Amino acid sequence: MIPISLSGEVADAVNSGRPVVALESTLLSHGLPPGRNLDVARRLEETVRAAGAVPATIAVLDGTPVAGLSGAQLERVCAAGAGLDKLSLRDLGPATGLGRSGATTVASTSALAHRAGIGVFATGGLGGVHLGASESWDVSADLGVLARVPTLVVCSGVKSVLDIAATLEVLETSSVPVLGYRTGDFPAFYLRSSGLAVPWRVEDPAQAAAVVAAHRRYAGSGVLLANPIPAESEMDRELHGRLLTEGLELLRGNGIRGKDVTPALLEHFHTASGGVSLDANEALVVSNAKLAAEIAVELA
Ligand code: PSU
Ligand code: MN
Repeated sequence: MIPISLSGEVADAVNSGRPVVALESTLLSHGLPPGRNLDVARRLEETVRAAGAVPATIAVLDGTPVAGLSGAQLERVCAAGAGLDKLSLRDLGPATGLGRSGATTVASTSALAHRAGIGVFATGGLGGVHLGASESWDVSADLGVLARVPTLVVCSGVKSVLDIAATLEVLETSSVPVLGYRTGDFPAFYLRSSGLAVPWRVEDPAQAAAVVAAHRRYAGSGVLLANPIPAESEMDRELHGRLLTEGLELLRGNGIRGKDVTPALLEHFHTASGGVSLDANEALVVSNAKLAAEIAVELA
């Protein structure tokens, strides 16, 4: 028995081989402010549906992982003061064993989606190697899970608050193919380019699907498809650089570590940019949901 409960709609789609796209909940509960997060959550699901696939937002509720949250469950995950934990893959055992609730990261969502028979997953940015990781050892579990789980993750690269070159090295070591969507540059979340090259590029959903299907014959690792933020929503580079410097300063000053680093940096961006980074965040994740759905349709 798979350790995850599927909504009726998601179960039907998986069992009949229709396209399904997994969506994560940490970007809602820990990456966006209450209110806005519910709007984005609904918009992501509508976008996936409009492209012909079934959305499966994933979270852990009262000790059970759920794929395909109902409207009420989505509201619960997005509520102010919901107090949900951020659950990476290592946290699923403790959270379910203890009957807790929490939001799932890229790592845990990819692993749960795979167990549920869902091969395509859309998110905003992948976790990666943090700046200063040679001292802090802070490397997101997202990378370790992608090395082992054959999920396609569609994202806008990794946040520029990370050490992007080191992250790409770890992905290479992990045998995870990195594809640029209509670009030869690895994107940096709020920015369209990190200045670092991607090894492969694909031009349309059919090519992406062909690569994913072929990769599964050779390796058990995932595939990363990097889709740059839409040009009209890209952040100004100077503003971005300033927010990043301030954000890193804030982390040092407040001794923020571990799983709180990413949410703290995102929150700083959102408040200090007066919402500019929120609009950017929404635009990129919606664009990734659409692309993921188009690829899921090709794969089905
Ligand atoms: N990207 C976003 N917002 C987020 C995250 C990524 O746009 O909130 C979350 C994802 O859930 C990702 C996690 O898996 O941050 C990575 O956290 P960490 O660096 O602690 O592994
Ligand atoms: Mn970390």
